[in-house]
Amino acid sequence: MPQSFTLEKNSNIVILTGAGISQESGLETFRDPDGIWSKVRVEDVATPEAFKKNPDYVHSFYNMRRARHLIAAANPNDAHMALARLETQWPGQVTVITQNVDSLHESGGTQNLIHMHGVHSKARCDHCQHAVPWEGDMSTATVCEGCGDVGGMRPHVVWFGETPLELGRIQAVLVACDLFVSIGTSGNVYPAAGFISVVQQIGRAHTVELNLEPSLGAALFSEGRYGPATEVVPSYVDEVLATL
Ligand code: BV8
Repeated sequence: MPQSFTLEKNSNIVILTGAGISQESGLETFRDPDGIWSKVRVEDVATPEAFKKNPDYVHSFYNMRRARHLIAAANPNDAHMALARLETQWPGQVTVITQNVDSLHESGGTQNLIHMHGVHSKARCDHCQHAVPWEGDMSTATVCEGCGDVGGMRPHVVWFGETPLELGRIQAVLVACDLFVSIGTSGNVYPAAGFISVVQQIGRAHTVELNLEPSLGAALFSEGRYGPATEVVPSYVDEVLATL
């Protein structure tokens, strides 16, 4: 911990995570060289227009990813576990905001969690908004339990051009945080990529980036630690807990 920064025992900690924290659990990231967006186009699978134009193709994309996430769900890594340990042992509030739609933070033990881009483990009807837990495949023939329609069921995820979830709750924790830690995100996608600027403008929090390599927003952080999440995250959590 840099000498210039002291963390009080009741400090509030906010952690933003992206696909990089799940990479060592076997889930692909989006923008690494072999990432998801090197295989399919965002415009074809992750927008409401894509779903309207070719719902079968969008369903096949999410059915494949949901199946992979189900396998990985049993495999939270040391970074997920370290964040759960921090939440358990830190006297102040610890909030994890994740861009990820996998359930690895839950499997790793994190409880105070915001899925701002939705989750693979839920489906929602575009016709009546009825949302249900979901594990298997989905198609245009899937019947909505709420309104009985077919063709409206979709993954409960936030596509590009759609409004992220729980933005009010996110704003409240960003404004009140004393330590903001960004983990495993490239800083490409807004509004998540803008959270560091929100925190910096308020000017009270220490800000840290833990990533494999500097993100687009790296220069905005008070400090950065670079390496695999399963190394840099547990090490940083130990450092924070050692201040107690
Ligand atoms: C919004 C869906 C308005 C589920 C995702 C035109 C029209 C409309 C909007 C826009 C527009 N132009 C721009 C926008 C805004 C747009 C946007 O940001 N576009 C970008 C691309 C320019 N955003 C939106 O549309 C958002 N909505 O703006 O609504 C609004 C705004 C505010 C208030 C009210 C209304 C909605 C965005 C959500 C899109 N949905 N996911 C799914 O299919 O998964 S985004 C998708 O990208 C995932 O959620 C992912 O998590 C997220 C961000 O990517 P990263 O997590 O950062 O992953 P990436 O691969 O990029 O990086 C991985 C990082 O990890 C790298 O740095 C790598 O080095 C590192 N790493 C790799 N391995 C490791 C590691 N680090 C540590 N250890 C390792 N082992």
